[in-house]
Amino acid sequence: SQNRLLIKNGKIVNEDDIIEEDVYVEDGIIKEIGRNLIIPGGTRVIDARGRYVIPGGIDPHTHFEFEFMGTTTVDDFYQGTKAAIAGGTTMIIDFAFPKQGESLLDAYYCYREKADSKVCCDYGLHVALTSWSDRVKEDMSILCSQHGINSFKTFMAYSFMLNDSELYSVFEHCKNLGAVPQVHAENGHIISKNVDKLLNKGVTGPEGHEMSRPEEVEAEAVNRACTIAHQVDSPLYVVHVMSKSAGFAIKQARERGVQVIGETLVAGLACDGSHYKNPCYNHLAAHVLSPPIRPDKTTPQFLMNLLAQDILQLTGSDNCTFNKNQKEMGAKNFSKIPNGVNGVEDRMSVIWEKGVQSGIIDPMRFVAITSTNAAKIFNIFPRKGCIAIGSDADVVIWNPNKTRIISAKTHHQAVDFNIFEGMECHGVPEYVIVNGRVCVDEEQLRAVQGHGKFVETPVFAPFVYDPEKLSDMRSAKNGTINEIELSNKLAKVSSIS
Ligand code: DUC
Ligand code: ZN
Ligand code: ZN
Ligand code: ZN
Repeated sequence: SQNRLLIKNGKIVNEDDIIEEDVYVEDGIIKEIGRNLIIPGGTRVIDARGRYVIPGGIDPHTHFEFEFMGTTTVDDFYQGTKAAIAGGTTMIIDFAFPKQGESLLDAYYCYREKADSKVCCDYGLHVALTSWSDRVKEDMSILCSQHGINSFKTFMAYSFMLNDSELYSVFEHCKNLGAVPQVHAENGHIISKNVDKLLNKGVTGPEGHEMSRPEEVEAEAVNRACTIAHQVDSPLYVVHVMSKSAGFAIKQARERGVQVIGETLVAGLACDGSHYKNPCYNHLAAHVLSPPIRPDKTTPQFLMNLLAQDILQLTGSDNCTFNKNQKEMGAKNFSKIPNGVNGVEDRMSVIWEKGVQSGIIDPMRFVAITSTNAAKIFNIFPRKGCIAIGSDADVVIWNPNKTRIISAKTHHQAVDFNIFEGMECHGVPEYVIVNGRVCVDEEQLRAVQGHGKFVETPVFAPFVYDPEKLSDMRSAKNGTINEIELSNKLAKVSSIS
């Protein structure tokens, strides 16, 4: 039957254990886990011998159908979520982004309308704050109490950046709401000075992008955001940590008791800056995102080590894709190159290759940084982010012995370039089960437009633990990250090797 599935003989990987048991799925929910399960006739059986059975990936950072820098990203909610599924990701969290003068609520409705009928997998939303006012404050409260939003992204760069006083107020309001403030940490004032100086000197090519936003400009903003959060005793989520210096700023902040969560990107974990040697404009422009990929061979492994040590907790793609013709908007001026790269499809394989295959993390930590921690931080654990009885059947059967070579010629994204082109990865999702439906079947993609739903992310994440909320989930797992768990983790943080 379509709605019943038995996954036999695999190794089930959760963030805290690996067990060899079978998983029985009915009507989109994991119903039983064990050996010699008694199941109804007509149930489809998938043999997962020699494979890992892992929670579907959660990409906490995508920008589908995003109007940005004068153009719109080419991956929409259909193609973006389809590509996500092809790579083993079964939920994405995108950003509702108000246009100039638009209210947060209208931005939220706009994104629901764009996404609801198109998504092939479940999705959630963060809401971006591009200004600060009493109206914004009021809308944040309404979004939290009525619309399942529990995270708000602020910017310290771009024309819509907030100043320190505004960040202080936002973080304080988030704390009162039980929401997670997120921050894009780069010093926008220094960047615009640098951009002017470079352009005046005649540096107009894409190499100017990284030169205008060097890593200490990222690290300064990370440190400042952490300080502001600490002053109002709020948790803080730093998106896209892209440099050693910024990672080090997170480490130091955690050591002094700041409740900071760090996300890094698959682009930062895989790209070592060797593309900067390429003389081709299109090649360079295709790699432009902010914060930039560092021209440093050791940064990717450094960031992976931070993930291994729990100084960083999760990985996103920041998928924000523009085609060659759009990237050409910056041909005469690097500051006009639309910022963003691919990654939603390849995140799982690339992190497996750079993390597990290379021996830096084990499969349990892989699950934590690609799925479980996102579910916990955004308060949808254990519905998402684990293989447990009662959880949504978002399951990937992962073959660690197969390899594939990444290429724009074979990827499922709409974009015409792939920053991981030519990379060979171990780790292939042979089956991807999305809410109980087999959407990758023996490596064949069968994603269904509209199969996904909007998932509310309730407030009081991540630092308030409510065991009541979990009692009907029949799960032996822990709840959301609580203060005791966090302080234990902080105590475990050791020096960076
Ligand atoms: N950085 C990007 O590269 N794209 C989208 C927005 C951002 O902060
Ligand atoms: Zn950003
Ligand atoms: Zn090229
Ligand atoms: Zn982003």
